Amino acid sequence: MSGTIRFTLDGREVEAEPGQTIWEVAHGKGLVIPHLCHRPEPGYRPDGNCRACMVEVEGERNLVASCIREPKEGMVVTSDSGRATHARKMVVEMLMADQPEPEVAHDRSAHFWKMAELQGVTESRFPTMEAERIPLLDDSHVAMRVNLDACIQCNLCVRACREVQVNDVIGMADRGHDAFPIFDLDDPMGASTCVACGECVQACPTGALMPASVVDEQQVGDREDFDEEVDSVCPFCGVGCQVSIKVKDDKVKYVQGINGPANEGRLCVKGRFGFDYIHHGHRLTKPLIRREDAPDKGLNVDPENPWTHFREATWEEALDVAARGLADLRSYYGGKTIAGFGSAKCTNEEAYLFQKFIRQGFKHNNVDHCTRLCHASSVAALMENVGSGAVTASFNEIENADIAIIIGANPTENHPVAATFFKQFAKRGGKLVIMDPRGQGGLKRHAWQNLQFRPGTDVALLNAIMNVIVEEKLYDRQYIEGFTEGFFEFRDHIRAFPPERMAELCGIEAETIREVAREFARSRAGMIFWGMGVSQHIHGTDNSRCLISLALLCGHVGRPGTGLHPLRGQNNVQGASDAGLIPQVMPDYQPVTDSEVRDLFRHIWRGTEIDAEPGLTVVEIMDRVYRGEIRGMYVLGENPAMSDPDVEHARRALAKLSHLVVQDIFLTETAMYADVILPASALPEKTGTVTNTNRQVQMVRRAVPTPGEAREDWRIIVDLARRIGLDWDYDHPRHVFDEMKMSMFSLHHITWSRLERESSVTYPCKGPDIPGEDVVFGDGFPRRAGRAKFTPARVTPPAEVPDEAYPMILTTGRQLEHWHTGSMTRRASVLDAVEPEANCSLHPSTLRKLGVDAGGRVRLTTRRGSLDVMARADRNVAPDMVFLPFAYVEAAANILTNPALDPFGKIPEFKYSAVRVEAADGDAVAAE
Ligand SMILES: Nc1nc2c(c(=O)[nH]1)N[C@H]1C(S)=C(S)[C@@H](COP(=O)(O)OP(=O)(O)OC[C@H]3O[C@@H](n4cnc5c(=O)[nH]c(N)nc54)[C@H](O)[C@@H]3O)O[C@H]1N2
Ligand SMILES: Nc1nc2c(c(=O)[nH]1)N[C@H]1C(S)=C(S)[C@@H](COP(=O)(O)OP(=O)(O)OC[C@H]3O[C@@H](n4cnc5c(=O)[nH]c(N)nc54)[C@H](O)[C@@H]3O)O[C@H]1N2
Ligand SMILES: [Mo]
Repeated sequence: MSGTIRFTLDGREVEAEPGQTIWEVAHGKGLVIPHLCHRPEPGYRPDGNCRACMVEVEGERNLVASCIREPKEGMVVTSDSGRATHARKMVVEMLMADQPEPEVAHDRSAHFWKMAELQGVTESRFPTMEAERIPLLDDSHVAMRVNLDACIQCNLCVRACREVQVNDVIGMADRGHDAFPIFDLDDPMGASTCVACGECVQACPTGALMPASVVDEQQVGDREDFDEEVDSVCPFCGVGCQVSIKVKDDKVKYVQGINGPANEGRLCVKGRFGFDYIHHGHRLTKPLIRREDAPDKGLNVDPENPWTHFREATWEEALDVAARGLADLRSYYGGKTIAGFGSAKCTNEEAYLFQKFIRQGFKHNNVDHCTRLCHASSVAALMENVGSGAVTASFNEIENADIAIIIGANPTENHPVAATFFKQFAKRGGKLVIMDPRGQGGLKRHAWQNLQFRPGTDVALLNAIMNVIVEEKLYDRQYIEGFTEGFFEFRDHIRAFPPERMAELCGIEAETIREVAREFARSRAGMIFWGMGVSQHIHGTDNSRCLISLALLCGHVGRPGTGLHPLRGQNNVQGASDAGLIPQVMPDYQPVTDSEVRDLFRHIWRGTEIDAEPGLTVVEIMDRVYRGEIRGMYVLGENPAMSDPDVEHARRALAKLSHLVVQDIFLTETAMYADVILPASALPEKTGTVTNTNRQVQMVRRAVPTPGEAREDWRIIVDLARRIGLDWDYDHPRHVFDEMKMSMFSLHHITWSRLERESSVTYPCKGPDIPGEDVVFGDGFPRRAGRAKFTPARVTPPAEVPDEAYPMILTTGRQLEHWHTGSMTRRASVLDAVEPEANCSLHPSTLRKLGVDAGGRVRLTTRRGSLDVMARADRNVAPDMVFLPFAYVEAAANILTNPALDPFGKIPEFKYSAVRVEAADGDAVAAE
């Protein structure tokens, strides 16, 4: 089955690649064969059920559906014969009989109407279906409307749900004319297990499924009723989905996924329906200055009415006060009394400017950002052993893998679009191994192995797996010899971790460990994905070292379908890190301790001396603030008053600052402590670049204006820089990008104009016209002699283990609908409606012991603090654990968390604290 196929299409000799359909060939030649149930976007399997694309094949009696038929050598196909045209028209006419009239269509610009128009069909002579046979409006979901009177049974929503997003919620019920899509067991959409990815809405060709924001009360709407559509990037997670933002009257009307390299048209609930936070009434629209007579600093400001604490100011005044405060501290106490937190929600250019602002303006490196709380330990281990902190392969490479480990990551909630590719991989027969103490509702059923091991015992489990691979000599000797160092010491070390002994620690049977080890080692191509369950421990770096060693042992790096992939979190955490928002390194991870690096930047930054001493990290900075050693801070797009561990401590620290400048889009908990608040722009209001988890540098295009007097972040940073005496003269993000290229080898061959043209370019990239590399290190590593390294890891217990006073384990994390500290998503109407209340999850048996019903309230207490929160019953949580998301200020998880740090990555142990759980009313039955 190779070689092109030649056939005749409408009298022309044409060629098809093997596997191409007649429809695809025609489409490629600019010929439009009508289509309804066929969606040419990637991921959609042609189904051939609607017969709207019929063509004639010479020698065949029946017309054929061109969307599924593959041409044969010498075939003669006619798309424009009278018979074919007539049949196609007839299909449309029959379907039209049951459509609402075009004037009252749910989507006046529906694909269906375009196809009808294309064929000149304006009315139908067929009888309409009796109204009582059609299901009524389903408006049970806040984000979507289901009007099945427009349904043509084309099955696209089913394929969207089952095959593209692999959520398996929609199915077809009944047969023939009475066949209609249903959710689960014919539940209302809003009560079903639908996760609101909206793929079905995007796929529906008639408007039967529509975004709620596009139809009116009468269910009439028009998807093309917008002023402008702008291609940009989703502002939420590190997957970096490309979106088309439809704008009407300067507001986002709705959002569609487009064919970006990471998302291939798909989106999740946040990317599709979570945009209206940018239009929320709480948006900061004017600079604010703390009033002289404001009460003490605390979490006591109402974002609705901040006038008790703040007053409006002009930009001139606010920038002057903000800059003067920092400059005064610098001259009285020295530059080191200032620190900065930059943002992984802002663009690369903004991150670059921010670190430059601190380094050049205050002559030190005390600048960090949320990567410290996130993958700092993974990056530490990757830098140490691989020589690069980024992923070695895109997550989409799973397409070429046979086996994939997902450890300490919950992608169906946190990287939902990546998860769709993982689920498709499993459906194709790929072996998915999940390692997570919490059972994963979304991915579990797709897993070949689901290892629900004891939290904090990753090293024990992984070392046991590697022990099997070493003892049974399943490792890839050739690879180890050619590309690694330290194997022999590692081999000796790993002998001390036999599965039988490790089973006692991690709770997974030795036989299962063996099975996984053998399968992973013997597979042709394996990938490892990991997340916060690995990194957010005091032994997070050791956890990652094990993952790296495991991949190296098996030679699962540098080939298609292999690789190490820490799933990056924030939309631009990869880019912000690359741009130098890290205290130890300059842009592109060039160490501040290296004099050549400092020389390079002295040159680019016109004489600026870079401090040779690595700066302080997030939690260290907060400690110095608490001790009064750091007196001023500039916080851009971060909310440490919610996201830092032991947050009461962080809040007390923030209250002590004599000068705090916060630049955000909302009056966050952190901004409540500010002296000056600068109103910034949200991502859909900016121009710039961001870099996703796949190392894809992508173009962010401004879709809507900033509200009120709010300004783009880069502009504010530049204005402040000038006021503290720096001679900056950037007047567009592209000038910043050009400067970044002077020191960042990673951006070679990636220019602003190329990004404008291509929207996305992966780094590293070998030429101006060559695509970047999805898989790297096939021919060696950016380390000494091109070799990656085995670094042995020992088993370390968590910093705080359960005892009599705190007998259970608290783990914290995320939920699909909410973003971190909630500042954005609790102000997004759909997301807030779906998940409105602070909650935690406990095993039903634990709840029973506590005497608390599901939905009742529990009190969680750790050595740091206590809070009350609603409890859900969830069998996926182990009986001795409680899972608490950190998005809710009224039950802020970080009041409870332990600030103990990993010694290498300096990341806190968000994933493990000892906790006491009681019924909130006080009559608790103590949990064992
Ligand atoms: N909806 C949503 N998506 C997000 C975010 C968000 O706030 N909301 N944030 C983004 C960011 S910045 C990040 S970093 C990513 C994080 O994405 P993930 O890494 O998926 O995040 P978490 O939910 O914090 O934790 C992942 C898993 O670690 C498991 N875990 C807990 N303890 C252990 C352990 O000891 N060992 C192992 N192996 N696993 C353990 C938990 O059970 C959980 O399932 O998500 C990004 N995406
Ligand atoms: N307990 C617990 N704590 C955790 C974690 C955990 O798993 N458990 N995870 C940690 C991790 S992985 C992370 S990444 C951190 C995240 O911690 P943070 O980064 O502090 O959390 P976010 O809520 O994402 O804060 C982003 C801020 O930027 C603002 N913002 C959004 N867009 C823009 C913009 O374009 N410009 C400006 N100027 N501001 C903008 C938002 O309003 C918000 O205030 O939390 C960490 N904390
Ligand atoms: Mo993160």
